Amino acid sequence: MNQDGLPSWRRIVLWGGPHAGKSTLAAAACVTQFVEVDGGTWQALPGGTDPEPGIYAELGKLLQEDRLLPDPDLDGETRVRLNLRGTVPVPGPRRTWWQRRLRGPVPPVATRDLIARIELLDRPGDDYRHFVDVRPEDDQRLSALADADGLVYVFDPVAEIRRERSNRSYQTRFLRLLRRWAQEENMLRARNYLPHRIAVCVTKYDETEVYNQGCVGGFGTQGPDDTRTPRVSDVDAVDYLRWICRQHGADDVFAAIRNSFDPERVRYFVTSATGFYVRPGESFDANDHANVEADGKSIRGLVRPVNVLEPLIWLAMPYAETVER
Ligand SMILES: Nc1nc2c(ncn2[C@@H]2O[C@H](COP(=O)(O)OP(=O)(O)O)[C@@H](O)[C@H]2O)c(=O)[nH]1
Ligand SMILES: [Mg+2]
Repeated sequence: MNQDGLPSWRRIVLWGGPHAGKSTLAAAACVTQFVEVDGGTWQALPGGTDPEPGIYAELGKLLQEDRLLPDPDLDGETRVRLNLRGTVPVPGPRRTWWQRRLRGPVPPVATRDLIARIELLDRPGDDYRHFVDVRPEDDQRLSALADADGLVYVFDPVAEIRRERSNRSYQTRFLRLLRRWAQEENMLRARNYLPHRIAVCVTKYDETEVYNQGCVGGFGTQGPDDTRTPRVSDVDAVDYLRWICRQHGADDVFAAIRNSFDPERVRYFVTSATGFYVRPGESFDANDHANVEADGKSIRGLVRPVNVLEPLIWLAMPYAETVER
């Protein structure tokens, strides 16, 4: 808890190869949206002005109003602070057998308000290349990554489809870096698992080839809202990643995640920062769903992030605190 009575900032590091979709994911987290998680409703609100005044507003506006994706060649580090606020149901007292038998009115569900505060750290994928050959002046920056309260691993299926192999090379580098840090700090867990909690996000789900391949594999159902845009449920997400990796001879990329992190501390999500295109007033059309223009820089319709806040909420949940009403 900070002096201001609010929880302290928790650092969440985005990890993935160049062009994997990290910065777009960070920007999509800043788009106004409400999401449902386990019966609770959540939203992300700007996280104050420190250290980069207005960056939240800029990123959200870029996607939502200007309909532009962040410049993929942007250098340097971006930190985005978000207040995650949720209203979640509180389990009521169990009804006794005679209350159940009387079948009286079901009591209203009590709720409570939660807040967690996160700082998303986004670095260009190429940075991890030189972190592996650590130089003393990098040490502090290195531990800022390794010490993270949560990791988001951005797996790019488009890179596999195009046979770029960047998922593998950047994964190997980063895992080597984390392992060396954990060994030196004596942080390895049982079975040599790394200590981190990690949300594995298979991204660009809206991309035509990615979506079509998912359909071939039998993945995807209609989402909960009235646009009926596709989703892969959290339960199926791990099988989806395993399947994608298998299609492209990248089984080792999947295995490396499985072998490096405690299964209790990993969750899988199928995400899209931009979401699918839906014609105004209509629902999802499988024959016309591309939301990113052919130039790869601009968005065609409304941005409708899929599973962008959900992984962040899952990572932040252990640090969430109740807010007095
Ligand atoms: N279709 C689609 N393309 C995306 C999405 N996110 C990123 N991209 C594409 O991937 C490129 C690189 O994304 P970026 O976030 O800059 O990658 P980073 O290098 O990991 O930060 C973008 O310019 C887009 O063309 C997405 O959700 N859907
Ligand atoms: Mg980037």
